[in-house]
Amino acid sequence: MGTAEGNGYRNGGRQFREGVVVRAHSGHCLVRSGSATYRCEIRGRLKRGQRQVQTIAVVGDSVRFRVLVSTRRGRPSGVIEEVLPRRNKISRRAARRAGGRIEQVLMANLDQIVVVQSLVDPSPQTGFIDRLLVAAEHYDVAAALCLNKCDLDPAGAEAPLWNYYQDLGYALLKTSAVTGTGLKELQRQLQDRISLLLGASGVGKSALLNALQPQLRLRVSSVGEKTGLGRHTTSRTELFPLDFGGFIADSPGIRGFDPWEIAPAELGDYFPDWQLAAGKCRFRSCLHRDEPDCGVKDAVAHGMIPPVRYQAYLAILRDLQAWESGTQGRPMDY
Ligand SMILES: Nc1nc2c(ncn2[C@@H]2O[C@H](COP(=O)(O)OP(=O)(O)OP(=O)(O)O)[C@@H](O)[C@H]2O)c(=O)[nH]1
Ligand SMILES: [Mg+2]
Ligand SMILES: [Zn+2]
Repeated sequence: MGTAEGNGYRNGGRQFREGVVVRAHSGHCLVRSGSATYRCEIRGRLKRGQRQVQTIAVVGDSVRFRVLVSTRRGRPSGVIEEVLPRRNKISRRAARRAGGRIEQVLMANLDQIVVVQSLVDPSPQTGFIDRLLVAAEHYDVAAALCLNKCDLDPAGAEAPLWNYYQDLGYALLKTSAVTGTGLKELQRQLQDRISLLLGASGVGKSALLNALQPQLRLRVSSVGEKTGLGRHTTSRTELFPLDFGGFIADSPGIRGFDPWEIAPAELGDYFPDWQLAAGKCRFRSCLHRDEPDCGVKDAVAHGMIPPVRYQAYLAILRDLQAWESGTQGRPMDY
């Protein structure tokens, strides 16, 4: 993160700095520059035409801001004048209650997402893993898969499906925040990278970060205490520096993930496992669903592609088509 150090400079008598957004609220952001964290408003003209501040500056964004002369003690403050061009991002379709037809950028300028699943409580949701991996492929961001709570189900951690993901090129980590299993490997995966942890509420994202770096003291609570919809222990994505090098964003649990900016016809491109098989489809525009002589369906029938992975593809395809035709698919409850 080149600008994370912050370089102060003067312009027309005002002091400008560069920094990185470490937390975004609906009306303001926290921006880290050098060793200080500034509470920054967003300049009015940047907001024009935007519904929410969160879509203008998101965690990971590099911004240029004007330092305000503070009149009282407390956090220094500033005004964001410019969001610098993003190297990349991870987005999803915003929940329907937020309009459904708008983009939600989860983070900008990242090296990898780490999809966190727990083996029990809550149990793994492979369709959800596939949705996140599709987004990672689409945005060309690396992805790792972390299976947490291995202490509770050591046998579940050995299911062949996990090796399948690893063979596709996604790093596979088997961890326990309680016993410390796999934390060395997780640390190696995070070291010197900018990562975003994503997963359902209660899988142990914050507990893993606390286990790696106890002074973070992130709030953790048992799954039983999480009382239903919208109640998450972590309520906002926040970016932290790691002692061993790199930055990590802890995020609130997400229930669903609807891809954004992906056309139904290109969805298959984001499944690296069947590029070869798709070359054998009779039709070049094959959606691998209703068409005859489909190489992908053949590969599924012959056990080369796990049926759950193909089912996940069909479910995403159905949603994308529903959004495209305006029938909007299943209701989203996250
Ligand atoms: N047995 C066991 N429990 C774990 C492990 N990791 C986390 N937990 C427990 O799982 C519960 C949820 O952990 P959190 O870290 O709050 O989960 P989270 O993913 O951050 O949840 P949100 O912030 O709501 O998204 C807590 O009670 C943790 O103590 C683990 O490896 N093994
Ligand atoms: Mg958390
Ligand atoms: Zn096909």
